[in-house]
Amino acid sequence: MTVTRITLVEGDITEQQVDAVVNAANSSLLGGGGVDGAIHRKGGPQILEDCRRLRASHYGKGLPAGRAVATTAGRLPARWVVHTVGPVHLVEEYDKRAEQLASCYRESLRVAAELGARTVAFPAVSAGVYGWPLEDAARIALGTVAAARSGPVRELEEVRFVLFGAAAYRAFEREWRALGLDEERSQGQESEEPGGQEQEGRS
Ligand code: AR6
Repeated sequence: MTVTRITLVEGDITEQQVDAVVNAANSSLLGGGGVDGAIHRKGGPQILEDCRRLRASHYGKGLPAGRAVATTAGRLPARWVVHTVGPVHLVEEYDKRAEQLASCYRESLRVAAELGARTVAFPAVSAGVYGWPLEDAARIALGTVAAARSGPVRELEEVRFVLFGAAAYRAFEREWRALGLDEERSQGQESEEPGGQEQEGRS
């Protein structure tokens, strides 16, 4: 059985050549700033149209935190956008919200795998406008995806974290190494050099 590779790049998620990109959306699904703004700007009006339709058909009250739904990707290089809603960071409700953040990753992977995606790109959900501290966001993101690989998302080849800026990249890289994901990579069947393009793939 192949292990789903977990890779890191520093860059812009809208430029990724993957089957599915994950959007850090809000409950309205009607767009916003950050990654959400970039995805809608670059992907064009088709994505918003799909989001409106989803709101009308399934999510009259909006998509709750921790859930994920897919739309087309418009003019992005990807085939699908998986919209997930991260929780706002709030110390008083840490446990509940950390679980919602983990759920964003699990649900997004499930939705992407159900669509038949083999490669999925994630941003650091909740680590921008929603205020989640980067180190903790990285721990939850990578820990959840690493654990999910023994579950229903086995068929995924690659889960790529696309980090915006050096600070985000460094936070994820530290955690990635702490979880041994770098070792896994260099022992993998793909025989790419450790320290090769993707690992250091800052753009
Ligand atoms: N590619 C990759 N990562 C990016 C990009 C990009 N093009 N742009 C920003 N980031 P955020 P949230 C990083 O704020 O915290 C929106 O208004 C960013 O530096 O996009 O989940 C939504 O509509 C940060 O590390 O998402 C919601 O209202 C990470 O992506 C709200 O923001 C997430 O930052 C969601 O807030």
